[in-house]
Amino acid sequence: MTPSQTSLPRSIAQTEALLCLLRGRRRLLVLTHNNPDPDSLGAAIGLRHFASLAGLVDSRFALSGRILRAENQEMVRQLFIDMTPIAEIDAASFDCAALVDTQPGFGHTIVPVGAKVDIVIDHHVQENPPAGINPVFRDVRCEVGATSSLVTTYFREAGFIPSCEVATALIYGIKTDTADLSRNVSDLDMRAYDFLFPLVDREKLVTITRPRLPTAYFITLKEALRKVRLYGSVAMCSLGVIASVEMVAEFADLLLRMQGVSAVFCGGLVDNTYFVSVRTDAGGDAWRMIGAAMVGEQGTFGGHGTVAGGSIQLASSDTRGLRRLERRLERNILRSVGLEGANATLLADRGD
Ligand SMILES: [Mn+2]
Repeated sequence: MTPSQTSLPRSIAQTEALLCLLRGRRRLLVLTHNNPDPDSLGAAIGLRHFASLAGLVDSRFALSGRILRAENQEMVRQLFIDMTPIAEIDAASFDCAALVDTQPGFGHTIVPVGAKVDIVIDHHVQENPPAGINPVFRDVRCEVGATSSLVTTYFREAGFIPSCEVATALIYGIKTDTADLSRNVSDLDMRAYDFLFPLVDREKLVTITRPRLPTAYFITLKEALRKVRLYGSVAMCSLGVIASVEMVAEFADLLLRMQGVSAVFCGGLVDNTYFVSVRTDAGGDAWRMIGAAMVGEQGTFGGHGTVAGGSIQLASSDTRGLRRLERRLERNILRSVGLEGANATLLADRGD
């Protein structure tokens, strides 16, 4: 290393290293976790755009799972986000693959056979990194609120100006992962937000934030409200069998807004998989809470700060197995917050 390289701040050196790597490749495959959220969508199309500004014209963004929330579907529509279903991807035809907003070995992430993962950009904690995977470029900063902020920083440091659509996607990614810069937020997130703000399409941003919702959403919501159990400041809700997985996280977000609630544990069964979302007030540790809940279960989980999510595989989706799982999770959660044996109040029974 030359003296000038060693004196570069870490962040600028990272951006230089990414530019250098991309300029040495011909085709980039961008991957993220299943059912991508706004932060991963923003980071993915941001990285594609960054690569094209760096001179690498050919790239694809592979979609695994589905685009779930109405907001995310609106984001894809408004910002013309171009995705190829992962099953149609021939990974061997790319000489470079990038994982954004996730890492190799994470349970909710599919890396196609033959993909050469050279780039990993993320802000999640990795407990047990898989052996034998050493990406050329690895930028994982757990103190940062959004992967979209990291990608924005590359633009800023390289002197690139993102397009209006990409800037809007990146800022929406930052807004959702940091709850409008209110949680899990770092200086880097705020600098990224300030950099993007003059470039975004604010009308589109509002359309994405407040999309029309299907009638089925309100029917599920009505059922969900009947199932809320309150243990002091902890709200729990198992939605039972649900049609779409996004309701678990959406309902967890909604419950955290209830007066007096400081932590939420919400779950729901789709096919044979039980999905879990945990939310806490500022200063809470959602990741520790979900970890405590899932002790002894066959599943995976992840998260940071006040937000965590996970899934548990069940042998079947019969009601008795589901009820037993719900009881185990509830017991574990209550034990972890020192409320073992406490009685629940049903929200549906409260008259105040
Ligand atoms: Mn993220």
